[in-house]
Amino acid sequence: MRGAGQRAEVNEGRGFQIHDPIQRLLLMAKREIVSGIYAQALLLREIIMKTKQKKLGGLGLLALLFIALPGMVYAYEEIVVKDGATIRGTVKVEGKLPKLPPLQITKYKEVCKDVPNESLIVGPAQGLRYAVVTLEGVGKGKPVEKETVHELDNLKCRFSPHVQAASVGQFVMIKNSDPILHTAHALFTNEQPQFNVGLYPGRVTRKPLVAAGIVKIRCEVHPWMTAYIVVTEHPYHAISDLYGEYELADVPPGVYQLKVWHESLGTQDKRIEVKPAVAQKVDFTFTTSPGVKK
Ligand SMILES: [Cu+2]
Repeated sequence: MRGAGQRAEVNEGRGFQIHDPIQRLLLMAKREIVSGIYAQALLLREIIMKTKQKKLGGLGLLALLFIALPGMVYAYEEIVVKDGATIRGTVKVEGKLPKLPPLQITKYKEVCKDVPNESLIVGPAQGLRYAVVTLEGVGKGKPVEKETVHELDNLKCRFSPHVQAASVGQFVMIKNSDPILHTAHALFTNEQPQFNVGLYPGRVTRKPLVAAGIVKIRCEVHPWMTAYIVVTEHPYHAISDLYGEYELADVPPGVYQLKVWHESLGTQDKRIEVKPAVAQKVDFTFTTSPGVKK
């Protein structure tokens, strides 16, 4: 399906009158979303084709564009939060910790040495680092900070940071600080593509985060390089630190599922009730499988 789509895009590109501003806008919009909302891009392509045949005017084109992009208009409503509450707590691990295998460094060993395995980092007092806590079922709340740009660096043959969280509508700025070629190939966990860029040394590029989900990023040159960006429609997400601590602020009163996700340990949910301006502590504990050798 992906291959067919790519051919279609090439054919369309040849067929376009690119000097036409409306069509150029449509093509740009389509390119922007093609990696993230693939099905919608295909729908948009169909609409463009039909519109070309029927020779609709510019307004018709724009109306169709908005009809074709329901994923860009998400349900989260931004409000001024009154009596918001803080939720904080810890994410911990109990049980024996598996010994992580060293990453298999197969290339460029002079640059790629001592690359840490960050798939399970447990700090003091069994705190779990890089767990992502999200507030599920929040339909309205504080605004997303649209101007925030998240950074993803390629540094010493690892992605940095290894895990981060962001909101739909924000951008990720991808950098390469290494003297060698890397790529950043981002897929949602259901394999839906998000973006795929080649990064020569020194290159900086910016990509929009257009849909919610867990995005896994791989480097196609160095198979050991991975990173995650957890994207939510709202701003209520937090990454646990080395002590396993996290905090969500300005949560509107209501009933929610508080969810924690970790790349190696999976997910947990807790139902919480947030009362006006009443802070609460919610802790999570992951148990590693018994019998795992240390
Ligand atoms: Cu790489």
